[in-house]
Amino acid sequence: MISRIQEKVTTGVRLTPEDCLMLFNSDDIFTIGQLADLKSKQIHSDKVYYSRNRHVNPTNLCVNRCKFCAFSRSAGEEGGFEHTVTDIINILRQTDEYFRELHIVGGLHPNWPFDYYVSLLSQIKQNFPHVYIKAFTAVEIDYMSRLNGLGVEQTLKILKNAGLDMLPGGGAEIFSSSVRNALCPEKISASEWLHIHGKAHLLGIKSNATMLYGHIESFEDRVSHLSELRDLQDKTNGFFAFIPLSYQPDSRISGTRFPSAIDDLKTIAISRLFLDNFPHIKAYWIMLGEKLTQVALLFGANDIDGTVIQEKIAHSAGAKSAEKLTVYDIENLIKKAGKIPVERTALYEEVVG
Ligand code: V47
Ligand code: SF4
Repeated sequence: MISRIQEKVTTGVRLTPEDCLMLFNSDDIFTIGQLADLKSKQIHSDKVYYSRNRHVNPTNLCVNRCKFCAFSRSAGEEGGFEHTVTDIINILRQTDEYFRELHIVGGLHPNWPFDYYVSLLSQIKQNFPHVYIKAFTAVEIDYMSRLNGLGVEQTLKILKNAGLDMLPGGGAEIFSSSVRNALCPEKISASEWLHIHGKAHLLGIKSNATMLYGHIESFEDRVSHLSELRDLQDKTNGFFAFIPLSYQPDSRISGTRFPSAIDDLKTIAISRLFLDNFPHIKAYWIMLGEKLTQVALLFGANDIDGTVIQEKIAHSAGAKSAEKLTVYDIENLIKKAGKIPVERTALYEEVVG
């Protein structure tokens, strides 16, 4: 059976959802990895991208409280935090490491006005003009558009004018409505998530896409998720990277555990093979750990995110990785996998010099 996939990959024929499901059900991890590495080489030769980036979370207060999310708190609950725009500028000023990309996501704050987000972007751009801002999941964009009553398109236009450079891929979770209803019933639906990314792409705002896997979803759910992303990308070509998010189990879903290393590697590899129209597949070292991330570079991943500096979402849920990596560590990790490290901006421009 796998020889059929082998033939398709070597001759450049698109895999069907049935092929994709067959790969998830296969135990032939070496062949799947080898094919994904071949596919990655066809696109990027041996380059692996990373960025000097920094994460910042304005607040963890969230009106949604998804079951898998150990980061969020309700208003008044212990451990909640809210940063003013000035706090955030100060946090960024106090960062010792140089960064070119800022990743901003947070909870859906119960009563901040839309102006908070606009002023956050514009003040960051004023203070750090060289930094690209990748901010706000589709879930946050939807929330803001309901706060201001202006609709998604107008909201995105205002944010873009204030300094938004691209959208991160969070909030996609698993598109299956039954799993979504079980895990995050308050969250926007799959079609709303896809609609917001499609609108962003039409406005010239690029984005990433994610899939949270390894909890209660089935392989069929993963295949449908990947198919919906591939279909949208066929229409808009606005996605840069796909990032499979390995579930971190310290959450409110009882009886769950970390996905196995084999599941992590297979999911990365199958994503590379199936999402033939996505330029980049990211192995997010924060959730995979540094060592498995290195192996993932031989299983189809060609991006490892970046230095990160202070990650809160995965670490609240039990991630065992470090909270930041140095450029030296990242380059070393990539080189020792036999690949070529290439520093990039958030918009995948290669940094020279
Ligand atoms: O939206 C929450 C997920 C996402 C857990 O676009 C969890 O470049 C695993 O989207 N286990 C935020 N995942 C992270 C994210 C991301 C990360 C790195 C790069 C980019 C990018 C995007 O984390 C949330 C949610 O889907 N999440 N809880 C958990 N327990
Ligand atoms: Fe809120 Fe996002 Fe956490 Fe869900 S995943 S509870 S929307 S911060």
